[in-house]
Amino acid sequence: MNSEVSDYCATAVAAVVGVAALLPATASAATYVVGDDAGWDTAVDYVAWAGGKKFEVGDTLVFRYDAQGPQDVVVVDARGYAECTAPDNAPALTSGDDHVVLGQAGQFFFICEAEGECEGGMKLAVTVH
Ligand SMILES: [Cu+2]
Repeated sequence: MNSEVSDYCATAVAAVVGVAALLPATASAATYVVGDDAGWDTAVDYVAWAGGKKFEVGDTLVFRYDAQGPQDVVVVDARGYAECTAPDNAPALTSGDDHVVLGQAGQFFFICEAEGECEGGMKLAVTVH
């Protein structure tokens, strides 16, 4: 059984490398719609959503939600993520189709400022490599 697992992994890695080698460098940046079809909403487990992904410098996050509602997207620090707080002067994204380019390596944190929603899990932490 162990060898089957190893063979599978080796095949998967080879396939990924092969695809990457065929693409021009400028096409390597990925775009992720946060929450996939559910978008930026209260019903999504964003820890789980981000967990299986490896974000790279140059990738884009797209936050989709109803701009008429109370949702927004605010970039915060680790403490703001943990406590669901944003500085008063923090710029909020409110278009309902917000594109955020991950321009450098490190950790990035996003929260929704609608009442109680961050506390309910509407927040995202990503590690960019
Ligand atoms: Cu919200």
